Amino acid sequence: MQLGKKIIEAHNEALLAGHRRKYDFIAAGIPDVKAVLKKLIDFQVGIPSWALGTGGTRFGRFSGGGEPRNLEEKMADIGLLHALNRSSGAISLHIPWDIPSDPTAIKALAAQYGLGFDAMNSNTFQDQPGQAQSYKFGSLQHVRKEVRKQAIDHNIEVIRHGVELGSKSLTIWLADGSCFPGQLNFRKAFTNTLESLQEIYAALPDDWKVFVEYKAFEPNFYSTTVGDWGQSYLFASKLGPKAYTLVDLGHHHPNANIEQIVSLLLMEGKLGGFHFNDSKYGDDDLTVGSIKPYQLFLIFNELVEGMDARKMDHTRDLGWMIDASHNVKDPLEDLLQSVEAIMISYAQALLVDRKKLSAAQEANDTVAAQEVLQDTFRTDLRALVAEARLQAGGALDPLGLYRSEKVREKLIKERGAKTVATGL
Ligand code: PSV
Ligand code: MN
Repeated sequence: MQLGKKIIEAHNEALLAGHRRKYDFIAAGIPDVKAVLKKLIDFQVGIPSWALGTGGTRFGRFSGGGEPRNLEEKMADIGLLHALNRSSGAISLHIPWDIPSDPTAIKALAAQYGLGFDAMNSNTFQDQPGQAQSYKFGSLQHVRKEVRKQAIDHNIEVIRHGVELGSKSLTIWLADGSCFPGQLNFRKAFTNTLESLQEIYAALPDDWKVFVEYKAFEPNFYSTTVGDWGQSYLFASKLGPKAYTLVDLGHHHPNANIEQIVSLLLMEGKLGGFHFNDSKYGDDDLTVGSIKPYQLFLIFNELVEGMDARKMDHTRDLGWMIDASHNVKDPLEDLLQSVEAIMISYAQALLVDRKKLSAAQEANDTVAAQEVLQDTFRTDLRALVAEARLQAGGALDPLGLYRSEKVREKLIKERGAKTVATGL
């Protein structure tokens, strides 16, 4: 199902007067509000093809119904999100969960929904039916050459699928590591991984990037071969200028200073992309901004400052994606909440008084520096984000409209109550 323009317009009409009151109040205090709105309108967040179904844990999965049964239906779901918020204009595919059987038709469908193709993701963390070699003891790091070769070939195949669709990047997340002391020779695991990555790198088209995603733990619990930003940075530096580090917010030890990590990676020109989610304990994959919204803002603050320092384009020069799982919520509602949280944090970061902050830093005025950041963080910018959405043709209240239009009920009618989407 799709939401027509007329439905969105009628919804906006009913909310317009209330919105105007709030927006005019906030806009009056923003010096160049037009420029800020343009940045908000341009900013797009990639939606992963594996986040449109209900996620689960190893203890169970409780389907919500109406889940997309194939890639076409996943794209229809993202098309719905994008129609509602105009900020979800890209899809990120995980192979082999979502192999496009007819790339030309899939491209045409994407164009119909106004979607682009974000990074392609390879999967060497699961064995697929009929696969010759097992990844039980790793993939690109494996002690046996045949296993490494199979994993390298898979990544090259993923690049090929991406080229057909018009994607420009490959994200490699490896589950490789070890569960017990002594299981691995760390240096050999690193060297094998590097050599494997070098073969994949050699297959990248000229205008492509490869993102090396790190994760501190899970599924391996003693060591992870790309375990932190230092290891990822080492791989990316040794690989060359098309290789970057990818930061997934849930992939750190508790209380890691992620804002400092992104600042330094940006300084070195080695930050490639982001996976947004939120967490309280580990890689919880919770709704963005649901647990630590201040941390999200602090990260965006460094991103905006660092990108501006390098004269980077906020929208195009980094890959922005949600990587979350929805165990108890409707996945589409969760994604709407996540995109909203990202847009609010981005808007707040755009409004930080940089001159004041820099002056406070130069004067060692800790109190003033904190005031600058918290003043922005505590300003309610929801009406500003809503105005950007309105100007882009989206809904003033995407979640409200999703519910009043009974989208999930309609999807269940269309697809059935017991459908299961591919993914984790
Ligand atoms: C791993 O936890 C991860 O964050 C990687 O990005 C995967 O590709 C993704 O989740 C989906 O499993
Ligand atoms: Mn991730």
